[in-house]
Amino acid sequence: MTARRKVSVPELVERAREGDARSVARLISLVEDASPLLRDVMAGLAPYAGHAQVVGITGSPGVGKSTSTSAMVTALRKAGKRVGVLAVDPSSPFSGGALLGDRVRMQDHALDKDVYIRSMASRGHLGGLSWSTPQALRVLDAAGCDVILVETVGVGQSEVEVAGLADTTLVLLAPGMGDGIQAAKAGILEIGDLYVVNKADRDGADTVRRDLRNMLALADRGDDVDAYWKPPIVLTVAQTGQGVDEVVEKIDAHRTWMESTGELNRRRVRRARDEIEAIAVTALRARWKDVHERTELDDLADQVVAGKTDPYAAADVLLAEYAEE
Ligand SMILES: Nc1nc2c(ncn2[C@@H]2O[C@H](COP(=O)(O)OP(=O)(O)OP(=O)(O)O)[C@@H](O)[C@H]2O)c(=O)[nH]1
Ligand SMILES: [Mg+2]
Repeated sequence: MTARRKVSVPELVERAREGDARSVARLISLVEDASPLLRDVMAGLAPYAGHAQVVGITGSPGVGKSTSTSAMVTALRKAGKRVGVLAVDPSSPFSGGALLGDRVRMQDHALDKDVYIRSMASRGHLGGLSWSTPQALRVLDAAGCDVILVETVGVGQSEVEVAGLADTTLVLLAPGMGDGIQAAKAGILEIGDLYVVNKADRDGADTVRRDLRNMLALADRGDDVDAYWKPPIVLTVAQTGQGVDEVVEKIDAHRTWMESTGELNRRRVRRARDEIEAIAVTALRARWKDVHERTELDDLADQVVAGKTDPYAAADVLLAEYAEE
């Protein structure tokens, strides 16, 4: 016997739209678990997509991503924005331990009903984070977030992957981390819409800014300043919040620019393509696995070895079953 009444998907969606934090959390759990209900959830959320600005935050381990995220939440709230924070861990199947420290840091915002904070892991299902992150973002978007900050945790994260799911990509650097060299190596010069040199209370922040400015100038494409976005560089001390208001202003300016040039829509269409593809390929793989398990592959292999059939003809047998599914 369970005391909790079963809530229908439309009801959950409706409540999430009204800003009910528990419903938002339950919807994201459905995403995380790759629930069979997801199809209905996504259909229910579809009409409410496109309001939130998704901001991806990337940078080397220890550069201050989590501290900055928390400081940005404070600044965004001050600007009257409703904020979502999604911490994703591509390297771990568990959404627990690794994020504990960050949770403590986020406690400043725990009681604010206009802030949703959620960590998410891939739980090892097919497609992984590339598949689940956009769906979690849809939930937060429908819940009325104006800005969603996506922070990746764990080493070996792919900067480019973060850029692929965001409207605006923020690259964090800090002095004393060999970031000058790393910057060029990881190709972050192509992905950043906004560069933040954090730990500006330490020596060397100006040097990092200068190096970065020189490198970005090399990538500069001319003087038609309206036609492209010149990524700004902002110095911050995330621990004290110094410079963070300016970061928030630049994020807003980037959205305005993207809207006026059509870039926002171009980025979103590109993302939707990836998402559709990821879902389709996941479905194909699952079907393939079914066929593969049912078909007498070993039999076919025996026949090929015995010279009774050839590998092409054997593959046709498999594909025929696949097509019948
Ligand atoms: N001096 C100084 N220290 C900072 C600043 N911002 C963050 N830190 C410290 O740097 C350390 C790492 O900060 P985090 O915010 O955890 O960095 P992170 O990028 O999220 O780290 P990972 O999640 O492990 O990749 C912590 O000890 C912070 O207190 C800053 O502006 N100045
Ligand atoms: Mg962190």
